Amino acid sequence: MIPQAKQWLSEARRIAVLTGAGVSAESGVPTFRGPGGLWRTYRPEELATQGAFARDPKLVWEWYDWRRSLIARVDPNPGHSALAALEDRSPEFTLITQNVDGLHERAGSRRVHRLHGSIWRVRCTECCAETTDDRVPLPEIPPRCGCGALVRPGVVWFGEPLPATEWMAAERAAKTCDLFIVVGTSAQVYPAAALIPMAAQAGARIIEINMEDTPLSGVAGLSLRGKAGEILPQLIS
Ligand code: BJW
Ligand code: ZN
Repeated sequence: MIPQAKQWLSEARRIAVLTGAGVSAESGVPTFRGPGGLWRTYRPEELATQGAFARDPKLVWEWYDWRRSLIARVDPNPGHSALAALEDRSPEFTLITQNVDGLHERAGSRRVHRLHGSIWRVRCTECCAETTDDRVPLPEIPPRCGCGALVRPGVVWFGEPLPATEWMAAERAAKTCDLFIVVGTSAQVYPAAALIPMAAQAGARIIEINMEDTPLSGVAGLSLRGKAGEILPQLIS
């Protein structure tokens, strides 16, 4: 199936890629729903919400501080690098990620549409001041703004809208690409997962790269089963 995927790549004029936590797994960043995806006894759905933050900001920040410390220690893997190289050699290329870790940027991807924000950004819950804060570990948990109010992670939680400009760029890419590559996402979280059938309905070829089947595998014309860090470098070689 790799030769077929390479053929599709060579025939594509407009390429869009959607990535999820699986692309960072080989760097050592735990996925959300796989083995090791749990933190203490909590599921992401119990921590990544405004309700959880309102109830227990310290607990939610401990989770983010743990993840930030972990991400700060790891490096991009060959999967991230292959996508950066693909951007360099493709006339029209859009990288859309659900990841908040910043590893695509560190691998050299120049333009990344981050649908779920960044774990390195923080925002005040009162005055809405937003800044980059990459200190690990954070000196104070939960952190506070200069105005005295609580600061929250600059990510998109369940029930919150995605950043409008990033979402519009992602939708445009899905609807106008001729090849849509989906890498390392369980395709369970919407509206990001909706980009996959959207691209298919608009006529794009779909390649899925994942260790396992997902609810949207049926939409993919080609399903490559295995590790993103092994398959992506083969595709672009
Ligand atoms: C490998 C690998 C290797 C492993 N190589 N592969 C329609 C239907 C149903 C529900 C909804 C719907 N529309 C909206 C909803 C509600 C909700 C939702 O989707 N719920 C479902 C879970 C049921 N969505 C939302 O609430 C979204 N907002 C919204 O819709 O707003 C509407 C609105 C409009 C106007 C006003 C107000 C509201 C927001 C969703 C935000 C998601 N946030 C999180 C946390 C981000 C911050 C953080 O990181 O802490 O985003 S949740 C978490 O899931 C994170 C991820 O980006 C996201 C997706 O996870 P991902 O990347 O797919 O990871 P995993 O772990 O699930 O999968 C990993 C995969 O990799 C697996 O398949 C492995 O096999 C594979 N893998 N190793 C290749 N080496
Ligand atoms: Zn403030």
